[in-house]
Amino acid sequence: MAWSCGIVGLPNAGKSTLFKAITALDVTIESYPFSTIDPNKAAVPLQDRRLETLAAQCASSKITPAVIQVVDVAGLVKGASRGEGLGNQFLGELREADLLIHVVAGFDCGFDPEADLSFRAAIVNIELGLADLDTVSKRKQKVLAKSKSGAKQAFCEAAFLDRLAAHLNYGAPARLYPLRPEEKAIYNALFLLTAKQMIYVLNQPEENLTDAPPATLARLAEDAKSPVFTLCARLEAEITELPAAERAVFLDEYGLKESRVQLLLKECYNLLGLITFYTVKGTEARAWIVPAGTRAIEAAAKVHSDMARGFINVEVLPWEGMLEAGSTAGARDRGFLRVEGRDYPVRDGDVLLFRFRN
Ligand SMILES: Nc1nc2c(ncn2[C@@H]2O[C@H](COP(=O)(O)OP(=O)(O)O)[C@@H](O)[C@H]2O)c(=O)[nH]1
Ligand SMILES: [Mg+2]
Repeated sequence: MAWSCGIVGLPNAGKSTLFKAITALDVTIESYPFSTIDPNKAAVPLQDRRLETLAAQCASSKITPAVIQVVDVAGLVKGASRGEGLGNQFLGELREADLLIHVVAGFDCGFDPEADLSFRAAIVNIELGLADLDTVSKRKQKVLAKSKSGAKQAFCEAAFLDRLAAHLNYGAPARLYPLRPEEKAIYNALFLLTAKQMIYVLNQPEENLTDAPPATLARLAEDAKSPVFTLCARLEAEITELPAAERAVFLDEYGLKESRVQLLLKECYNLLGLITFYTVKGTEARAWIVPAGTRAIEAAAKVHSDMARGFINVEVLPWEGMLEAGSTAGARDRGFLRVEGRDYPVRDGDVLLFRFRN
């Protein structure tokens, strides 16, 4: 399953425009395959210079980048958690996401733009929080029914749910709840929306592009331990429609060095705490993304279940060794390859060769 980012925000924030800009990235990364799964869901290849270098060194004719799934989630309006607008329909799509990209419109503001921005962001956050409160309270009803039979476990869980509800009621996202180790399993099973990482995207008007978000939004984001990313969705979408040769001139006109959408994806990747390892098999060089701390046996399972089942060991070629030797064969000659066991914690940039029994 690919990592998934859900785009949320109020109507007319520019979500679909941003989605269009993101899905058009296949044009900017020419040699990579790309697939739109359905009109509001796409698998987007992550640009990866290391993979390109690796493929060149190994003369791979096929390059398979890691992909991130992006979903344009419609229907979040004030009152959505109570079923208004498209109501709870949007919740299902959101639950699948690992990270939320929260688009806030930085245009069409009233007389106090700073206040407007934080108000817009707060409406969405409140709806997500209310949806979570609803999840917690439904769970509590179930647990209370069980606790009638006197199960101690149920009493403990109910107490935890109360603490979590109080935290959410305070307006804080679930991911900032000070979780105790013994609460973790119950917490994870709730699949709360505000438990997911969030990145704010301030969708700026063309005529006012700045790196720094206004102070009110910056503070709101800081309180929620979320980063703020600025871009102009309309500009980004326009860029993707231009022939490659004209892009640089267009970007330059707006004082931009490169499209910001690819950078946004990289931010999402970092926020999710992901790392990349590589495999070369036959003529295919491939990138895989996994959470930091993934063990060799888990990485093998990601590539193929047979590899995990019959796992013997793994040959590890650290990225720096690969670069220095210029080829896997050269790296082998120079002793850069190490053999590691099933518990080896995979490092970002490792080129892995799994040995396994069929
Ligand atoms: N001025 C300005 N308008 C934008 C920008 N991005 C989107 N819009 C406009 O806002 C409206 C809603 O955009 P859309 O992407 O459909 O918003 P969604 O409802 O969040 O999916 C459209 O009329 C867009 O042209 C932008 O960066 N600047
Ligand atoms: Mg839309």
